[in-house]
Amino acid sequence: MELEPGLFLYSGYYDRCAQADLRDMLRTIVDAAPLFQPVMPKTGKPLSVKMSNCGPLGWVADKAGYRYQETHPMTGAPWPDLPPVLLNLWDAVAKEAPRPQACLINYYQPSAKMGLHQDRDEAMFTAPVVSVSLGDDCRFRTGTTERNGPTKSFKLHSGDVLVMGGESRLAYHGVDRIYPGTSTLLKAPGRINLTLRRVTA
Ligand code: MD3
Ligand code: FE
Repeated sequence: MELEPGLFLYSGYYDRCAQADLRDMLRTIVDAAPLFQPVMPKTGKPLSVKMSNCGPLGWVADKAGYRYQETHPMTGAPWPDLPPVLLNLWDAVAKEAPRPQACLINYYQPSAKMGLHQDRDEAMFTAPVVSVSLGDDCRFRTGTTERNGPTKSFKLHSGDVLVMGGESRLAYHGVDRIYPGTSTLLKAPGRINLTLRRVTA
């Protein structure tokens, strides 16, 4: 269903079995590309979310700024390949757009959140951002393309897919809170979010 113009929620896109397969696949990916702690540019203040990536490009945040790069910031190794299951997802929900180059993996412990922000480090805004939620539920907030515009919040569940295209692509959005203990998918309470992005034109 369309939550806002251009913002589509595919509630329960992945069943429990598919979610478990994604979880197991992510374990292999983070074994090769360990979660790292991103920090705010200039201040060096850590974000509460831990991150990794797969695909030819990965999003990183350090004292120097926000950017996409080809290698893991700690190991220096190229990011693991984008798994076919995620390319298939893109082909199903973002058919018109060129294939994604980055899959950002966000890991939220129960107290983690993500402040309102825009995703604008990509050179192409005509392609949507496609997101997959795994593990505990969260409250997701989305607004307009202006920082102080009105916002609405929605709950996201494990297995949900969100597609942010059209006029929602540059909307402010964030994660207010995690609801620990609402899913048994992960060993520990917490949430994983995957966001697939086309970075270059
Ligand atoms: C709406 N992640 O990684 S995903 C991010 O749940 C990010 O971890 C959140 O925001 C998370 O940048 C939200 C859903 C999402 C992603 C991008 C959007 C919603 C969006 C871009 C525009 C509007
Ligand atoms: Fe975002």
